[in-house]
Amino acid sequence: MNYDWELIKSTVKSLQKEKRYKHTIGVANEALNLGKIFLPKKLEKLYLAGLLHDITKDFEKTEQLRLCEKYGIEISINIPPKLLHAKTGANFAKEKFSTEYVDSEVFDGIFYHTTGRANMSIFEMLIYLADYIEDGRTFEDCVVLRKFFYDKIKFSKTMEEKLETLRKTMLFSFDLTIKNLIDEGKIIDADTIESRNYFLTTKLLMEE
Ligand code: DGI
Ligand code: FE
Ligand code: FE
Repeated sequence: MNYDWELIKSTVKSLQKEKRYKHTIGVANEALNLGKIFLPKKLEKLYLAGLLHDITKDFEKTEQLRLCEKYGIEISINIPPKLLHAKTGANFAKEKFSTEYVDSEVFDGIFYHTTGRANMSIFEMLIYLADYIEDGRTFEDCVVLRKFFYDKIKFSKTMEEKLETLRKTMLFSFDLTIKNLIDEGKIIDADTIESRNYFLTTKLLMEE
């Protein structure tokens, strides 16, 4: 695919605050780093999903709700508002750039980047993880998780070992997130719980 990177970047930049745009570039770059390890044939698509993952993150809550209505995104009474941007973002990006750019893989990468889901694809995992460990993140859990992953991946020789490192890192990330949500008294989305259980119980295999 011949992506117009300048158009994509300037569009996202115009919709985000400066700090958020920096994070966006960080995620796109980290998605590339992870892609080189796990999905070397999908580097451009990973970079694209990284650029688009938080495209609606800085929109006001009323705008998020308007977009949910517009795209037919179901809002259960329990859904934490923070989770809306992933779902509105996937739909908004698809509308803005067409399905040639935002195909179902990119769409789902954006859609599930905050909660994950049971049986998520490797592509979805890499966007989720890139978001968590990109260089600009200084929150302690992010620093710990980044080190956890890169310390282990160094010694992972075969793809089977690399996927086991990915599984352990994903499990650890959900454990950290869920612990924080409990400490803060927040609602935990079913997808977040199911993701944690999935990585606890399932050995990852390379798709194809
Ligand atoms: O958009 P970002 O800040 O870059 O990152 P993100 O989309 O992964 O959002 C991270 C936030 O989402 C973090 O504060 C934890 C929160 N989160 C993740 N899963 C859940 C959740 N919040 C609630 N209330 N419930 C969840 O299940
Ligand atoms: Fe996000
Ligand atoms: Fe993000």
